[in-house]
Amino acid sequence: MVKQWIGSVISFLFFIVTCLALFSTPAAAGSIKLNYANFPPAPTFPCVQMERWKVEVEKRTHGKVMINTFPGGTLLGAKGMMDGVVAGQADIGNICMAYQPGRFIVTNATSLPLGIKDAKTGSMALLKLYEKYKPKAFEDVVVLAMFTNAPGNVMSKVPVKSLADMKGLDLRASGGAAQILKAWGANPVGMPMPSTVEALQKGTVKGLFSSLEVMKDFKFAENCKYVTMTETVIYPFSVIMNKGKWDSLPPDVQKIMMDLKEEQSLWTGTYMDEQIKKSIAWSKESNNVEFISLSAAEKAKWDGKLEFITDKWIKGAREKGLPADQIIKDIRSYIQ
Ligand code: DTR
Repeated sequence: MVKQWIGSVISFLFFIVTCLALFSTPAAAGSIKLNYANFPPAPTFPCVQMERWKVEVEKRTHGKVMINTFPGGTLLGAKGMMDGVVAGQADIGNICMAYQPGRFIVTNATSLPLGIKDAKTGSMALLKLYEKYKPKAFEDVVVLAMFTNAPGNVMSKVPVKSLADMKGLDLRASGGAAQILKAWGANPVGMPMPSTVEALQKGTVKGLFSSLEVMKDFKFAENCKYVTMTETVIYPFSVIMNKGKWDSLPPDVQKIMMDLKEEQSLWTGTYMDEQIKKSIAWSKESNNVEFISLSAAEKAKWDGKLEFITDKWIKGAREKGLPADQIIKDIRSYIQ
């Protein structure tokens, strides 16, 4: 009797185990494929962080998710990135918000001259700002990471030592950075970073205003033999996913990606700050680039020219019904 009872229990357990094996088999390796578009060339920091994210997601999902990466604008370019991801031309994309200043008003506030000292600080402040305000501009996508580059400096073919040297100088910049160049008297020429290579070679611009890792990553040090250290203004970036695609992902995959959001943002800021140091050393050693520091008096003049920019942003954002003063207050407190 007892033997019979044990036999039935064993058969029942066997039945349960078989059912579990049959019906809850994890998705086959590589069963979810995602396309990830990026606009600059593969060696640049937005693409390096993309490859790192790919590796982490594939590892943490045990290969259930496979990411195909498309650097260099091969799937979507800089300006079409946001709409392309919303439309599903790519599942994931990396946007530089400064390329569409009117579209990302809240997050582009990080591009104001507020004194963000490095990419790690900028990246964390940007992510916090996004999490607090969840701006409307992102309502059609899911945010997977947010990061910034390091503060911008002037890289030029001619030495820039004073505001007088800036007068009328054609320098490439986008978004908030363009306004800053204008305030310093330069002539800002707007274009995404990848187009700058040709513009510098052709002489359409005499330099650019951005973070210094590009001296090495884009080999700008070969054309720009001077760097003026202004340490002003960062550009905000975001990695976004198509909403429908996101909704189709199993909850365990969504959790892995959400758990990675802050880590990836921090990783990218930290990586960028390291690249800056390497790029400065490389520019000096391999290309004899001269790094120009502004005297305290000269720097005060440059900073003084920028004071109106934040006030102007506050006024415009208020008119759009945004809590502009609080946004600026928040950024200032995040970057302390
Ligand atoms: N500074 C922005 C963003 C930027 C900085 N480094 C890179 C590298 C690749 C693409 C964009 C950027 C800009 O000047 O466009």
